[in-house]
Amino acid sequence: MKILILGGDGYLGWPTAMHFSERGHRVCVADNFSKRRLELELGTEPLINVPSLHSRVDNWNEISDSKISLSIGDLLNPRYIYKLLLQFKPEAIIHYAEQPSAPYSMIGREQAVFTQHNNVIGNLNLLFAMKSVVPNCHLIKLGTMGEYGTPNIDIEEGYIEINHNGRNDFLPFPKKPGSFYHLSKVHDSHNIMFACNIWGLKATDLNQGVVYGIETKEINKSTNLHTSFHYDHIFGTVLNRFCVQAILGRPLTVYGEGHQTRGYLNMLDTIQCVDIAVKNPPSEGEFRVFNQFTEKFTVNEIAEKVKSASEKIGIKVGIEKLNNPRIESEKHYYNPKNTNLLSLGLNPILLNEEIIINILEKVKIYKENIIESTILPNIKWNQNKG
Ligand code: USQ
Repeated sequence: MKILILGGDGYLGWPTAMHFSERGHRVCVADNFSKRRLELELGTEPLINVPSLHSRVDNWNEISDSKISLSIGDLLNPRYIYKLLLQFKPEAIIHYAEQPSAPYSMIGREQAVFTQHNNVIGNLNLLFAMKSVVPNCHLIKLGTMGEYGTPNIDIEEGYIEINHNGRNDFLPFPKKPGSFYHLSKVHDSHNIMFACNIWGLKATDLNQGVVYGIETKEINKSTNLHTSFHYDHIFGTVLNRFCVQAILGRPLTVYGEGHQTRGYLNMLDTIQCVDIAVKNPPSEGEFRVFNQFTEKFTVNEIAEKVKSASEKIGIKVGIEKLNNPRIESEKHYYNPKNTNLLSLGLNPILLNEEIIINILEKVKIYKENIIESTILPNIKWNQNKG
């Protein structure tokens, strides 16, 4: 198939591109490097220096029979995306090209506006271009479990049947997101659902949980194919952050009481889920939602797991409860469904000690690169800049 990966320079975009290329698909990666610009502005760096996308693509194309092509441009430029779709004519588009950080979106007005403008308008430009150029193409959009928040009822996959005053309807599941970033994904979901409804586009919204992991089989094929593993308080996700903190011998930073529960998944399972979505497209006009996570943990449980795995390799770490910089429920009901992907054949890789030790060992190799000053959180949900 011809598969276009938007956001191909990112943590998930790059490994996804190699995965599909390895399996003989024609892959094109597109990116505008906005994440790299944000990193420069904020003074954060991935743990392992990530070579340019050009050189990773060249390196991959040298060792692989199937070639990846590269396109540089911004979804905010409608001409760019129309032209790209006309040239490449994708059958599936995997859309990761969004500002991915909740803390970033909560720094202040400028960052909140950037996040929502970049994410929502970029996605809207893509929808219009798809309608004109490739109306039969399958859009696979990375959404987030954070769109739902933590309601006091079971979370369904995208829709809920409601009986109200004696009448029934099957409606989008209510959303209670916890940051301007998570809100941007809610707005995207609504726009995509509407586009499917009026234009007959087909789309899968992957409401993904918190991802962890550092390598894939393809990353390990050469020395400069790695992905951008973040551990800082802006772009790093919690398990990856805890592994870096452990290697530094610093206490693991649990925010608040640590009973916050989230859905988690291995980076390898993100790729497996996207692969399943590509192989099983929805029908014309269908807006399908999959809750993409494999396990639920509290932050305390994640901290305990990283602590005990660290001890197995001789690293003693403590756990420190920090005042929570975010406004989020710290003790709540959490029962999201995730049966859609499982019923299509997802075979989850569940978190175990070996996986954590593997991340710890890899992080240890690059210990010298860690910028300690970027670890402790300093973005507070209720003290945004004007
Ligand atoms: N947390 C800590 N200590 C830390 C970092 C985080 O206790 O040092 C807590 C947070 O307060 C939160 C939980 O861990 O309750 C998860 O935080 P996170 O930073 O790992 O993840 P989050 O900000 O929710 O965002 C990440 C991705 C985002 C994706 C989302 C999925 O960056 O792109 O959408 O995970 S979800 O969380 O399901 O919304």
